[in-house]
Amino acid sequence: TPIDYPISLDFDAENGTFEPCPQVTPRHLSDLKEMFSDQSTVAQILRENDPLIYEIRYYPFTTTKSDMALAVTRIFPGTIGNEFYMTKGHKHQREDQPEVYYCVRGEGFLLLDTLEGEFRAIPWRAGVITHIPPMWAHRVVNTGNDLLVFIGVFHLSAGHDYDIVARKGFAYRVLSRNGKPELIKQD
Ligand code: M6P
Ligand code: ZN
Repeated sequence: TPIDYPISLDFDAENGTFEPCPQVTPRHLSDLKEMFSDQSTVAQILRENDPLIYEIRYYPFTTTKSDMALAVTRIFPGTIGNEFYMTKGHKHQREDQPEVYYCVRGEGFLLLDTLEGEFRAIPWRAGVITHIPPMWAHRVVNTGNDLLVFIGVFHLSAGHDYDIVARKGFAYRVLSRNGKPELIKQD
C-alpha cells in the first residue's frame, strides 16, 4: 500500500541492519550456485551444508506517484574454491533505470559490465558511492576478512534480470591468490 508521508529508518552501519525492516532475503550458496566458477567445489560444499553468502534487507518507499526503494546488503567474508563471496548480480529489466550504490563497511569490488564489451571493476571500501548507469549489470564482491555492507537505491519497477548474467557472465572474476584479490579475465 502506498504511503504518502515521510518515512525514516534507524540504520546500524556496523551491522548493516535497519528498523523497521519489512523484508529480509537470505541468499545461500544454492541460490547462486551457477555463478561461481569452481562447480566441483560448489557441489562438494552443497553435499554437506548450504552456507549463507549474503542477506538483503529491503524497504519499499512506495507512494501513490513513486516507487523508490532501499536495499541494504550484508555480504559475509569467505570463498567458494578460490572465488570470493559475491552477490548474484543483475541487470535491470527496464533500460532507463540506474541505481546508486554506497559502500558503508568493508572492502572489495563493484563489478560493472554492459555484457556487451564494456567492463569496470571499481575498488570498493567504506565511503565510496557509485552511480550505476542504466544497462550496466552490477555485482559486489567481498574481498575482506570481515562483513561488507552496502546500500542500493533504485526504483522497484527497474526489475532484476538474473538470467542474462547467468548466461553471459561478467568479463572478470575476483579470485583469491594467497589471500589477495586478483581480477581474472573470463573466456
Ligand atoms: C542491492 C540492490 C538490490 C539487490 C541487492 C543484491 O541492494 O541492487 O536490488 O537485490 O543489491 O543483489 P542481487 O539481487 O544481485 O543478489
Ligand atoms: Zn540493481
